[in-house]
Amino acid sequence: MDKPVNIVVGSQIWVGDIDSVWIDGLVLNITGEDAEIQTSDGRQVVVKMSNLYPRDSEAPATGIDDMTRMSYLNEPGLLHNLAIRYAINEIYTYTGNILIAINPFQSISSLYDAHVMEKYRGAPIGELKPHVFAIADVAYRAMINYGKSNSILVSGESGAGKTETTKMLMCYLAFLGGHAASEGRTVEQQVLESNPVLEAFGNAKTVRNNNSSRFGKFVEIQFDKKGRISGAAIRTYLLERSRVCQISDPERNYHCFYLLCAAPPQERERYKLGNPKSFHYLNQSNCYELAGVNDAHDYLATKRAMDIVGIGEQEQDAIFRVVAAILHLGNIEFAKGEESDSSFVKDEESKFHLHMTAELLMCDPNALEDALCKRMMVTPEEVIKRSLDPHGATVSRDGLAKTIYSRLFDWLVDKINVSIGQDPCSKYLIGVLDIYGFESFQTNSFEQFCINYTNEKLQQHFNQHVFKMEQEEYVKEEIDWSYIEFVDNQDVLDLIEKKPGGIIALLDEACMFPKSNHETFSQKLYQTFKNHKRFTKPKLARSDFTIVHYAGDVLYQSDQFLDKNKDYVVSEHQDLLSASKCAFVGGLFSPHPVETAKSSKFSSIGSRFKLQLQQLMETLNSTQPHYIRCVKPNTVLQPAIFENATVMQQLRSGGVLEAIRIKCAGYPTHRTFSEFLSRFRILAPEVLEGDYEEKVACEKILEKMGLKGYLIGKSKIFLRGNLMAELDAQRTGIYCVAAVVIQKHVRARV
Ligand code: AOV
Ligand code: MG
Repeated sequence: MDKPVNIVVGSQIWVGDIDSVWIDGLVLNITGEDAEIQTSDGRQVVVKMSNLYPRDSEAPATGIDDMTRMSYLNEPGLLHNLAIRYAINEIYTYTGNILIAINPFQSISSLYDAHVMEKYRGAPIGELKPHVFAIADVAYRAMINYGKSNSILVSGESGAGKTETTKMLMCYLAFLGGHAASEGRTVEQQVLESNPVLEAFGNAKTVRNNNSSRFGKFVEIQFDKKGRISGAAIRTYLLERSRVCQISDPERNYHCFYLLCAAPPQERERYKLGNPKSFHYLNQSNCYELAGVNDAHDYLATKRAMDIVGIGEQEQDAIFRVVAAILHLGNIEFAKGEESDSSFVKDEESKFHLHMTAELLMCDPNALEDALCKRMMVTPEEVIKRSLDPHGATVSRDGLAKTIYSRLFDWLVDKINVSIGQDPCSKYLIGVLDIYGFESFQTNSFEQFCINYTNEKLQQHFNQHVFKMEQEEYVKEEIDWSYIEFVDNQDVLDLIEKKPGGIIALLDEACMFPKSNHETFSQKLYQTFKNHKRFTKPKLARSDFTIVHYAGDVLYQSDQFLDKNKDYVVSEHQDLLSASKCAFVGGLFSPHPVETAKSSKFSSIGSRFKLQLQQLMETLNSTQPHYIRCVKPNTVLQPAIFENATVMQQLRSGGVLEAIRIKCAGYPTHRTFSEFLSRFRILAPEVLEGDYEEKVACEKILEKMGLKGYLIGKSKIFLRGNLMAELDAQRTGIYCVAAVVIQKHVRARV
């Protein structure tokens, strides 16, 4: 980024910084390290030169729609540009090929209507205002013209607008690749309607977003030779399972539970559901309703969407029966039995819920009670039935609820995929990735670890891409690019995923050792990564550890890592439900060929996730990527509030600053010859009189100024980091001299 050099008396500057708040001003005087500033709010202040950043006084008041075209790529300049654009509802801004989308937190309907879609169809990028449609259009044209698959990667923190952006991308692609006069369910309709279905089961209200996706999603839209949508595949990643049984105020469980409680009376009666407040899995939080959302209406809308994606009436009934069963299951409580460490279903009410659960899942209530309260222990000699204490039975109950729910979710995804259908003849596709952004909370567990690992992977992909694009621009201009370098994050990736010896591998090892616990696991990490520069053990920590991620340090609490990494279905639960009289429920628990060998064998969620990510990266690597960075402008989720520090932190963790840094490592300012001349002709008026070619005129100006650090391409000048500021300083100098001369002249006349 531009350093505060080349600032002279008369320079326009930014001065700051308290919490990323900057104010613009003019340098009145410079004494050694100090500068006297006239600020735009009418104050005169003396500040250290090192707190100043050059400001482009010629930047348009409505902002610049591609930030790489800004004369100075510094923090206050970038923030100011985004803020003034946001204030006039220009929520989209490019940084080269990356689209930054700032969540408006209000509907700007004129931004997405059919008329706008029509306008963007086929328009070259840059011709119209930055827009999510423009990115989708570029991806589509690139696919048609070069016969290559493309992908659009949407990222950003929770509530930044990824899912909304993804939906708009999909709408626009459906608009471009839709089948004109269509009857029945078209592929694109099914693709679009898969959203409300997946949202009902995979989204929930969190403190950061009322409709937060609790899973990652990659949608591959396949196209035929004529560029029409011919199939689609949806891949999902890591659904948050813990939410099914555990929520904290003021969050909610998955939407589908509340929708079902608001179903028409007949259906509620069938599932013996009533007020959501009566269910333990929902009443741990006091939030039941969402502002602006009508659950009864959404229940019907979800069923309609299910119709479209090909989930029939009977299957819908089975799905909601399972959802209701989970609610009843959560209300079964246990009391201490007569034998030590045993338990039984506590009272009449719990028995009612046990019977309801069994009825809905179509299994035997006694077998259900046994599966919850007892465990088989297989020893070489015999099989022993061991009782669980009430706490153990509760853990068993919650484990069952989580397993059923995650199987249900996976079933939905599979069903949608089968129903939409894949096009085996499709030559190319556009992939749209809506995945969780970097997370760093007060407490960070295994979920954050996986999420941040994903972001490291995508960051590497992003950096390589930005680097390549920059390189291509140099090649196009036929100039050498060997001086651009960038910092790779391979070392963090090695720390996490290397086999053997990375954190995931060590975690798997710990999970397989019966005597391991989170403390022994952490000790192993401390020993192994004692000297790793991306890993630190906080002072006094017994089991916490810190990873130095590209987006910042994150302190992880390892106490639940082992449990959360283990994915196995207790064999009692498996046996119970695979014997269900309901084919749907039985199907969710049909024995997996690998599982049958050893039913409770540990399978690692971390390793499976690593594999999924590898496959995702392979897919992405075979595509031409496009990036959209969603930004949340404030933490209160309100329109028209732009918090500098909040935005800055996201630009940093979204890699936007890194992209700019890569740019700055080379020759960040690119100007066409005529742009350069119009700005700097004043430095050498005689050159302009010489009637030279534009390219030669530019060269002569640069030679005259005696500057180093520029390259001349075929149509553009490439300038090193601070060169623009240096040229501007010279220009300011000329203007100042001219002003003094005029002042003297005026005074003489007076
Ligand atoms: P996310 O996907 O990034 O969060 P969403 O796409 O769900 O965020 O957006 C959060 C909310 O912001 C939406 O429910 C809308 O109210 C609003 N919003 C976002 N984009 C727009 C837009 N372009 N126009 C109008 N309103 C918008 V998460 O899934 O939590 O990571 O996990
Ligand atoms: Mg989302």
